[in-house]
Amino acid sequence: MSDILTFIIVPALYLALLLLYLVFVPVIAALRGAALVSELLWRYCRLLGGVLRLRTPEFVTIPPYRPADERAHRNYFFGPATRDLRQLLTLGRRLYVRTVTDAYRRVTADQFTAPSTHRSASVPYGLTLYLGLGVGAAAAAPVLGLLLGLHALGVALLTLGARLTALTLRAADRAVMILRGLPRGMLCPSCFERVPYPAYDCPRTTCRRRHADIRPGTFGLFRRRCACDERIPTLLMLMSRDARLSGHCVHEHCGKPMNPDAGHMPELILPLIGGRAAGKTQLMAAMVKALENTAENGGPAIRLADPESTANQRVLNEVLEIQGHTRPTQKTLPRAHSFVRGSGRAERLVHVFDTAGERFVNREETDALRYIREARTFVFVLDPMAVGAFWTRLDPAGPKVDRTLASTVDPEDVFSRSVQTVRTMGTRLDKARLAVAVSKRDLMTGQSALLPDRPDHSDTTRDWLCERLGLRNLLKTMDLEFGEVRFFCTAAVADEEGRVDPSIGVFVDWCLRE
Ligand SMILES: Nc1nc2c(ncn2[C@@H]2O[C@H](COP(=O)(O)OP(=O)(O)OP(=O)(O)O)[C@@H](O)[C@H]2O)c(=O)[nH]1
Ligand SMILES: [Zn+2]
Ligand SMILES: [Zn+2]
Repeated sequence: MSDILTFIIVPALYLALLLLYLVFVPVIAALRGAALVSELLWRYCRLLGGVLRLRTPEFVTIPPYRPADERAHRNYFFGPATRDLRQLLTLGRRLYVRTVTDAYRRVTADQFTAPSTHRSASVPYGLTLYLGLGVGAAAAAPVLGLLLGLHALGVALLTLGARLTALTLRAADRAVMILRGLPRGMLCPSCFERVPYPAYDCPRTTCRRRHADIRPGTFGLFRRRCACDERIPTLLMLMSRDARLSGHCVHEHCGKPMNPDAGHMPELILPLIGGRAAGKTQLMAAMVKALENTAENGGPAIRLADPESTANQRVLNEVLEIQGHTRPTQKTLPRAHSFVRGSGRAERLVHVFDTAGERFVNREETDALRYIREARTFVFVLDPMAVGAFWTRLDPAGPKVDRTLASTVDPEDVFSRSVQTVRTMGTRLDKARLAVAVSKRDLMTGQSALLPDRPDHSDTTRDWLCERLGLRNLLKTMDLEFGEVRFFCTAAVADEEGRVDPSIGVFVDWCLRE
């Protein structure tokens, strides 16, 4: 009887129970599969948080970008987003394999190796769980793939958007520069080369890292975050008026500071040409002082554009106020004397170049005068005392003229050499304007033969230079070379109250006219 029970009834019952159990297999397998999918999704979400937010070492597989080496933090969509995506892919794959194998291992241990119930129950149950895990693993793979795919698509679209934004911003900035008449960039006041976009130092005093190119791109679209965390606007147009950063020239061997206003307004370049001691420095001083006088009387505002120009003008103003004499200009390469005139849209950055007289006389020296190429208005300072005919007209009975202040360089010589220099630089002068400043007018007061009849009149001055001083050839060359020539008799002097001679105001207005 016991044999019947053991070999017939029990197996039959077991088989019947197994058959009954088969009904529940799909449900159990489906539940186990769903549990695996849900576990995988939950772990993937934690992975996302770890890679994108926590960024703790266990979530790092690719070394991060180092702002200390690159000087600035990268924009997320210029590198870091792709790095995150690659890390997600690597870690996601690992996570999938580990979760699935762990699940299988647990079933094997709990149901096959060391089951807590009889094997006759645990084995079918274990097999069901195996089936469920297989289904779950197969179903989770495309779901996770889809999530990663969507992430990659988002990154790709946003990266494209970021690049387009950067390009648009750069194009807008370029358009503004062209509108300002600076298509090739701004003028470096030290090496006179055009700088398309200056390098900027971090404004934080404890940092001062130099950023070679801060334009929108890899390191920020609207603002660049320096390695020290300070934010720097990426474009000139994003710098507010009172937070203009001062850039540095990007040309090799220069690197000198640019004017903080450079690039924010159109520029005017005004070279002063003339022989040694013709009166260029004093004229330049008087021009700026005259503009300061005008500003004090309600005219357009003026401010010196950089600390060096401010310091130089302060010294020159003192010389003018004590009616002293300027010192010969150093032969070293001149630096522009720069100021900003006007306000709002009428603002102009003016660079006046006072070059040592010798530079125009020695041919080999002149290649350094690169700023000439950019000028549209030139000033030729003509000291009448440097012309031989001047002294023959001196009235011995009249007041003495201080000969020590006379230039000894022949103006015709200086002019023809300068024009030749300008021509070899490939600059066309037929559209340029020339202001001829006949200097030291105040020294001739009382000697009426030494001045034109109407010194404030261009044509009369011209006739006087032509007829009385015998400069016919010089004037002819001027007419031939330049589109427009105008003559001024100037006295670069100021009275005790610092008011500059009126002849300078008229002259400077003409020079700055556009
Ligand atoms: N009274 C008077 N003196 C002037 C005038 N312009 C220049 N001077 C004097 O003439 C001398 C030469 O003038 P500068 O302005 O130094 O001449 P420069 O052309 O700059 O000469 P370099 O720097 O050597 O090229 C100085 O002693 C000036 O003070 C002027 O309009 N009136
Ligand atoms: Zn430079
Ligand atoms: Zn910094």
